[in-house]
Order: sequence, then structure tokens, then C-alpha cells
Amino acid sequence: RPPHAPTAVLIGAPTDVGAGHRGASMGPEALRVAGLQPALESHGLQVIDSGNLSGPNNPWKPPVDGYRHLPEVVLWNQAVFDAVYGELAQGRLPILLGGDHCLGLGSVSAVAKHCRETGKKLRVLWLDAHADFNTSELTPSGNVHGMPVACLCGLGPAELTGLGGHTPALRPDQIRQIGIRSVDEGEKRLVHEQGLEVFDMRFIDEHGMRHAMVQALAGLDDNTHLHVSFDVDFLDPEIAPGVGTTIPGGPTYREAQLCMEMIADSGCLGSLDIVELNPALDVRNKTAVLAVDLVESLFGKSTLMRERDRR
Ligand code: NNH
Ligand code: MN
Ligand code: MN
Ligand code: MN
Repeated sequence: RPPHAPTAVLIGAPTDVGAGHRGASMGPEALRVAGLQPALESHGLQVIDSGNLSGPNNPWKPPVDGYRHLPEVVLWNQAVFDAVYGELAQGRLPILLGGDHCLGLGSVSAVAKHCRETGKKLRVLWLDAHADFNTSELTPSGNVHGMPVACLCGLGPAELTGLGGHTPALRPDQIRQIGIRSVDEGEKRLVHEQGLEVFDMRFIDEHGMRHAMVQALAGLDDNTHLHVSFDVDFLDPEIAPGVGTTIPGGPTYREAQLCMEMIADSGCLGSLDIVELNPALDVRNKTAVLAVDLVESLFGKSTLMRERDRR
């Protein structure tokens, strides 16, 4: 690692208020048990574990006006926003340990505010089986983990779209989605309408992960902050069963590794979410171990050759 590599900070957010299954609240601990901190340290990174945020319990209620647990989702996201923003302000690289993917809202809103204030460009990579672009009108479930990308683009309740004091937090052209293979009917229309750039599994089948990532990372420069929001259900369920919403036909082990390696090579990674890991559905913590393995690659593990020597 270059000597100026920032210190990474683990921020646990043990909740499943935005999910349709209980158990993602155990994600942070499973990632710690799988050795996330020592794995990153073995690659020369400085890592601080700041422990877990706290927030309300999961009331496990049906939707109200199209949202399940909106007040609880707001409180958790405010806590995540404050923590992520505070670490970025100190020059650290926040790693959010979810928790379900509704927390991507707080995390990315904080990154967007940091970038506005520091004059940095922002690119968000959303690695997921799902587009997470539902609204209260479109959602089949009311689960807010299916809505964070729409909220970040200004489509959602004011308590969520205005988290960072600037609505929208993101323009659709700052986002690239990768691995998508489950999008609800109304959600599909909205994704097209908003012009999101999606590298879905069909694209990856036809053109390969390499080409998808070359395109998703195109245009990054020294002044770009890259945020990766890694929903573990991005991965094929054969290798990653420990998530609430498995969707077949996801990236293989090597495709996922290549994705992470190419992000590492960009040198732009500035913040990360690891979300939706559900230890209650896992097999001997193997999905957590896999997530740690992939995150090591994201921080440059597998580099036998440096990019400039590889050609
Ligand atoms: N699209 C579905 C919904 O809105 C499922 C979303 N589930 C996720 N997203 N795990 O990443 O309920
Ligand atoms: Mn290692
Ligand atoms: Mn997601
Ligand atoms: Mn998902």
C-alpha cells in the first residue's frame, strides 16, 4: 500500500429494520468473526473498529403508507449518516458493516455531502442482485432496503431524501449498478425513466465482468471519490447463501473477485458498505468468510502484478 493510504474504520450497524427477513442485524458480528479486521491489516492497511451504532429495535410490523418501519429506518440512517460523515471529515475510509441495505442511504448521503464540501467528484457502484429503486407506490413489500437508490435520487419521503441536507443527494449519472437480476415491474419503468446505468447479469453474460467494470469505472480521475455499496446478495447464492433474498444467476467467485480487483486497481476507493449479510441463513459463516475474502481484494490482496506491469 502507498504510505498515504487512509486508515479504515469499521462501523457496525446491527439492524434489519429495512429488510423482509430477520437476521441482517447479526451481520457486523459475523464479519468480525470471519476476521475482517486482521485480513485487512495483513495487507498493510490500518484499521480501527469503532464498534456498533445503536438504534431502535425492529418492530416487525406491516407497511404504513407503503413503508415498513419508516421512523426506525430514519433513526438508524441518521446514526449511520453522522458516523460516516464524521469519519470522512477526519480523513478516514469508512467501512459500514450492515445491517440491511436501507443503511446505504445514510452512508451514501454522508459521502455525497463530504464530496460536495471538498469539491470531489463522486461515483457510486451499487453491487446488488436488485436495483433498490422502489418507491412507496411501487414497492411490492414496503421494505425500505428495496428503496435506497430511489431515495438517494430524491424519490422518497423527505426524512430520507433530505438526510444530508441536500435533495437529491445524487444524480442518476453518478451511479453504476452491477449484477442486477431482480427488478420489480414498476421499478423497471422508473429505472429507465431516471436513466440509471445498469450492468445487469445479461450484460455480464454477454460482455464479461471485465468489460462491465471497464465501463462502470470509466471517467474516474485523481479527484474522484469512489463509494462501493456491496449488497452480499450480488453474489451467486451457490457461493453466498447467507442473505435474505437469494436470486440465482449471480456472479461466480472469479467474476466477483475480478470486479473487486478492478475496483482496487482504480485507486479511487474512498468508502464502502458491506450489507445484507444474514448469518441466520448462512452455513457455518461461509458467506461472511467469502465477503471478507472479496473485500481483501477490494483493498488490493490479489495483486501479484501491479496494473502497470500487467499489460
Ligand atoms: N425489490 C424487492 C423489494 O423492493 C426486494 C429488494 N430486496 C433486496 N434488495 N434485498 O437489495 O422488496
Ligand atoms: Mn490475506
Ligand atoms: Mn440491496
Ligand atoms: Mn439485493
